[in-house]
Amino acid sequence: MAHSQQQSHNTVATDGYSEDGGKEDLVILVMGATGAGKSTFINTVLGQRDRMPVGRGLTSGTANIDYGVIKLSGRRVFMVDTPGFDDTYRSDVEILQQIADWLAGSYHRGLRDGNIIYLHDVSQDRLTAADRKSLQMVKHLCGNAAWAKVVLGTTKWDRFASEKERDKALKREEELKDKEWKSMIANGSQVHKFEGTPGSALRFINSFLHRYGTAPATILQIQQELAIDRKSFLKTRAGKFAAAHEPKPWWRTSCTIQ
Ligand SMILES: Nc1nc2c(ncn2[C@@H]2O[C@H](COP(=O)(O)OP(=O)(O)O)[C@@H](O)[C@H]2O)c(=O)[nH]1
Ligand SMILES: [Mg+2]
Repeated sequence: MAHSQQQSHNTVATDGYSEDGGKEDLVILVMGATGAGKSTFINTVLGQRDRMPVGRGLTSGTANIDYGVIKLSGRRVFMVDTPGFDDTYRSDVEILQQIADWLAGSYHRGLRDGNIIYLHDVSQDRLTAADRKSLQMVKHLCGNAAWAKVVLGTTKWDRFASEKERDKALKREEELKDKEWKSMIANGSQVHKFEGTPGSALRFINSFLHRYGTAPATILQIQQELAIDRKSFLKTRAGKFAAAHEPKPWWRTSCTIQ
């Protein structure tokens, strides 16, 4: 952690955070499975089509953490693109550690108001095990007190050519709200649809901007643990969860031949 914080002081690497933040600045981590549309969402907010690399097929276009800044209602909003947890080459622990390092580094440089947008591709038929796990991860990053700092979003609504298809997707969204997202919504998370338009993307951001004024009432659990309690990443709730759910590498799983 110390390593990447230091690095962020001197470089403008995409992995590090290198600008000084102020009380009025907002950080929004955009999270969700690979292919959910995180990079596309950020590009739409920034109004720059190719700012973040967009993935093709099942491969992720986002390997490292990168961010773009937009000014809204007089406040700087740092849109942070994150790799999906279900990466082929890196473990969830590695990815989460990268996100945690970035958040701790930016916190120490004055960017305190951390928020999360969690995106889900509504054209996908059902939730995968990886979806459920990454949602748990978000819950552990956020903690119990900061639910209003998470906006849950569904993407790819523009994919539905017919009313019938859209109705099916609406039903899936209702199911999500009724089951997997229920406790988060009950505790203050809002839900929005990303329809591929700048207006629909800005609705997400506005729900943060209008929530607290300029003083965040709470910080994310992971910010508290890393930056204030000075815990090492693996001692945080999210770090412990990710490490406990890490699948064993194949060479460590014992195999019995019958
Ligand atoms: N139709 C449609 N396609 C989208 C949308 N968002 C993302 N995509 C496509 O989904 C794929 C993955 O998008 P990307 O932004 O890289 O997802 P990420 O892995 O979550 O960053 C790309 O082919 C995008 O063009 C959307 O809202 N509508
Ligand atoms: Mg991406």
